[in-house]
Amino acid sequence: MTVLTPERRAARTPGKPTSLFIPELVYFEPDALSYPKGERIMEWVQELRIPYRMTTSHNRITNLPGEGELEQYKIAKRTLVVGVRKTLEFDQSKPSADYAIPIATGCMGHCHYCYLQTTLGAKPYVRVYVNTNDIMTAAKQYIEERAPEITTFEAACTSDPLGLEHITGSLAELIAFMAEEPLGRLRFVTKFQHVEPLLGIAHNHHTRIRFSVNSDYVIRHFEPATARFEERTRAAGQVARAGYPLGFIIAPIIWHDGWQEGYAELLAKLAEELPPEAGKDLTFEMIQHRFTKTAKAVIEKRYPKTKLEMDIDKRKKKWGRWGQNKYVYPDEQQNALREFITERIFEHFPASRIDYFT
Ligand code: 0TT
Ligand code: SF4
Repeated sequence: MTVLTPERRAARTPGKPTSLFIPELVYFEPDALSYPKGERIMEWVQELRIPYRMTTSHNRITNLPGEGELEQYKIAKRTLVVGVRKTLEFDQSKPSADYAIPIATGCMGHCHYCYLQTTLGAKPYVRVYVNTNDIMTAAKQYIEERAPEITTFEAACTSDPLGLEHITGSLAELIAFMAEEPLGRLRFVTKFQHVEPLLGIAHNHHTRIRFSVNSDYVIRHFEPATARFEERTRAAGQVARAGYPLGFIIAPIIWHDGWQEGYAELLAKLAEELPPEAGKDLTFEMIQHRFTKTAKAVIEKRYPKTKLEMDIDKRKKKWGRWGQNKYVYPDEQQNALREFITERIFEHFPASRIDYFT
């Protein structure tokens, strides 16, 4: 019998729909159970007979199953921690929004290049917060402070919240809340496809749903345990038909053999697969691949066979906001990528807007 590792089990099987994330182990912080969302998640966990434990704080989780750092990392990615968000001070989220709105941290995806690998440290559990009302009250204060300017909130800075929506329902709450805020806007990005619960919400066009897309080469080599391209575009069509503003993030843009064909094909396929409604209010964001020295070391340990190129000699050093230098492509390559993809975007979607290239 073949024993599947959690990573393999979560990986895409050609033709088979990407399934909803079911954690293998759940930790509850005791306070979480005094919130309705915490109670609901407990009922769900018991109904599905998922093993669970109580923990006084996520920092105290020391006895995760699995031997060695690598195995523990994989198990942590299938472990859910249900807790209360204590810090209600929001981080900035340039260039995508004014603030990051914290509803979850961590992700069950296994993208080799993901920055959460370094930002979340050694044990990147999937954490969800049950005190959504506190989070929305804080958001309201940020909106009021900036009035009459519009304030935008990014819900996908530290997680892929759509991949957790069947457990939390938090995006639905934020979408409904933001619909009633004349000066508030929500946005999030995802590599998953389960958008059904969001389709019927009165969103008032105040939430932009974006899908992360890439060339076939990048998706195939670097994005295990996420939805397939066709699943993402089908979901994009559904949200466009539900009247949501739609967007695509092309990230990370990677210079690989045949990148021109790869990115040309990406835009052509998007144009082919999307319904006409999708073109009405459509944005693109472009993020070139970057890494820090710390990230390179971590990625090489966790995905030792990765084909991800991280050769510092081929890169340009860029001063990072958190004091760590990051490595991006030299100007000539950046310009070639930006110009080529921009042309393809406007060739297929002349009425769309490009928010930024970074
Ligand atoms: O390596 C990923 C890069 O992508 C980061 O520099 C952030 C950036 N990014 C991610 C982006 O430009 N647009 C996005 O929509 C993001 C998905 C969300 C985002 C995250 C953002 O726009 N701005 C941010 O500052 N972040 C934060 O960056 C989250 C996390 O704390 C940090 C990681 O560098
Ligand atoms: Fe990271 Fe997004 Fe991939 Fe999840 S889906 S591992 S958050 S890049």
